[in-house]
Amino acid sequence: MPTAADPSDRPEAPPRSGILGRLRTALRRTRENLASGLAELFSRGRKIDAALIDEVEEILLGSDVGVDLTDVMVADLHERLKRNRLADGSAVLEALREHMVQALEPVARHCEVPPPAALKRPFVVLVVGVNGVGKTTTIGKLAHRYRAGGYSVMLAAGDTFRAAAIDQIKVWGERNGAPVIAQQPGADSAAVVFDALQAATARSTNVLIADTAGRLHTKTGLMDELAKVRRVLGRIDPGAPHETLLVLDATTGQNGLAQARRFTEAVRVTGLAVTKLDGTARAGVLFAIARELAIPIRYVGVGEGIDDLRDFVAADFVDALLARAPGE
Ligand SMILES: Nc1nc2c(ncn2[C@@H]2O[C@H](COP(=O)(O)OP(=O)(O)OP(=O)(O)O)[C@@H](O)[C@H]2O)c(=O)[nH]1
Ligand SMILES: [Mg+2]
Repeated sequence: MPTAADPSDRPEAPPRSGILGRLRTALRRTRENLASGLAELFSRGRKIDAALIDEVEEILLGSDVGVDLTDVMVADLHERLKRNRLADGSAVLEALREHMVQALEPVARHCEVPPPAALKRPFVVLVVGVNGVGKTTTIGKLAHRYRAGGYSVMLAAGDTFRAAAIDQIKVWGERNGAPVIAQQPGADSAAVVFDALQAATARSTNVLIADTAGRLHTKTGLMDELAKVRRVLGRIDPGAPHETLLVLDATTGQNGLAQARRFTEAVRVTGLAVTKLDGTARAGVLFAIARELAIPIRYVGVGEGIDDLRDFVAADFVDALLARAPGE
């Protein structure tokens, strides 16, 4: 168990080991279910036998890794046991790790953006998702990443529902030194995004990131509005949006998956950002997302700060999920 003396418990403390340390910290609650359960099992010096594999299965099922992947892993553990290839706990862990990485690898695809000098037109990222999942925050973090990578960035305040939403994205624009194209609350979202792409094109901006209002996937009118935003962008640049990023909140679990399916039916989602991994014990839902949606997971959100967006890397994620630090 973590103790108060653990430096990663203090939000102001620097990450224990850079980027991976932050991911590890974010996944602590999930790891407590999974890795700690497994470690406890092995620490009793138990013989690796069929009964122990049954217990491993229980732990896996309780961790949201999913029934299908659990079945595959458990069958493989039995197979390895038969062939005397499962000497100890660490051999079990290594087998699980291999399967988990393999399950995530197909969707761990980064968003390929040409380097700034090679961009002839703005690279347009349209950000969509249900209410409160972290769209605007993710845009702020994403702008920071692009700026750090040498890209000029513009933001479009396409969420025109509330004045507060426009203010929120303006704050992120200021933090990132990125201009924000906005209109009055209640304006047509498609018109704002259209204006923004015109402005970005005129100013030779490298990346335009457009916010949209949170919407329930069940509201057909609102989903049509997203299709309209896409259409008007296409009038300026037939290739735009180059990325339609669906933001999913990891804390919503299976419900988030249902939402995602509806979004992918309404707009052509090309990438996912899964937020709030730090706020859940169920980060295992990523395995279900990977399997059921088969859409590239571009990023994971590991906190509310400007730096708290990570590229999704399968091996890093699995390591952060399985590996325990001394004293944990
Ligand atoms: N812990 C944590 N909080 C996050 C993360 N991403 C976003 N949040 C928080 O989630 C809340 C909602 O974030 P927003 O970015 O406003 O969400 P949104 O999807 O734009 O919301 P609407 O525009 O109202 O639909 C805020 O309090 C964010 O700070 C994350 O990765 N981790
Ligand atoms: Mg928002």
